[in-house]
Amino acid sequence: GNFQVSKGGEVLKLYSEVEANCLDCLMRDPLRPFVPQYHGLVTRGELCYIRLEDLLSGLKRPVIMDCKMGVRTYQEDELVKARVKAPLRSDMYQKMVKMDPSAPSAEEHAQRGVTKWRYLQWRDSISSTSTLGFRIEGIMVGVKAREGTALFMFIKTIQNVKLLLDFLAYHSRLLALSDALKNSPFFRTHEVIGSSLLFVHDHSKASVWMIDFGKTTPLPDSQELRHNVPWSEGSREDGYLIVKTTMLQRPFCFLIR
Ligand code: 4IP
Ligand code: MN
Repeated sequence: GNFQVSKGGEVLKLYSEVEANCLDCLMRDPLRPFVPQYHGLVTRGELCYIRLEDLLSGLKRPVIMDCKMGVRTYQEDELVKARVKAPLRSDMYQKMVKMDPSAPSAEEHAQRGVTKWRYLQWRDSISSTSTLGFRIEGIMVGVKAREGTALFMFIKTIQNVKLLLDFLAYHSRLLALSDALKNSPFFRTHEVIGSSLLFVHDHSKASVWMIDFGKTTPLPDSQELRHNVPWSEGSREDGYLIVKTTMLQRPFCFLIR
């Protein structure tokens, strides 16, 4: 959809002005080591693309987890629009009905449509987003050897050792990220919506990356966000760091929900 594979360890992502501005800024920020390197723009045919480092380049059988961060995935604009002149989305209504036929109100059923805000807000409320400040959007695991074989048992043992090492690698990377976020002018001055942490590991390494800045926007004037307080309309708080607070107070609560 939005991506094109390019050669030389790069991917091309469909141009978005909002995202390009963020990447420009991030290349001069303490967060630079935690985002895919940005190599500017390129045109292919009619379309303009953002040139990004391919985070999976050179990985044989990567295991990938995409965690969408924050307590909401819609911008405040979307809520304002939904109140005034709300364009109805029938595709979003369909997705909603498919997951839970009782989710739309009688009015929404009659219109066979919902506003984008309504859909995104509903997705946030039925997932861990609103309560825990993140949700797992997707997990991709490479195929393994056949179960029961000696090779399989051997691989299992190695995998458990590897699992521990990956965990430690992720852990230290997250500590470093947490530090960088504290010192980042970008993070202080941006509302980060719909952005993910991408966890990637294969046999050689485990790492975490910040990706997707299509709905990450600068705050007006010298306004700054705390990122670790609940959102109320107008505050623009995104709850990006809420997960950290939650985990410290109620470790592993995400396993229950
Ligand atoms: C998608 O819903 C995701 O929320 C997208 O967010 C969002 O794109 C889509 O809105 C929406 O349809 P599902 O994942 O439940 O299918 P993301 O791109 O972060 O995955 P944006 O970025 O626009 O909010 P539309 O308007 O692009 O369809
Ligand atoms: Mn998007």
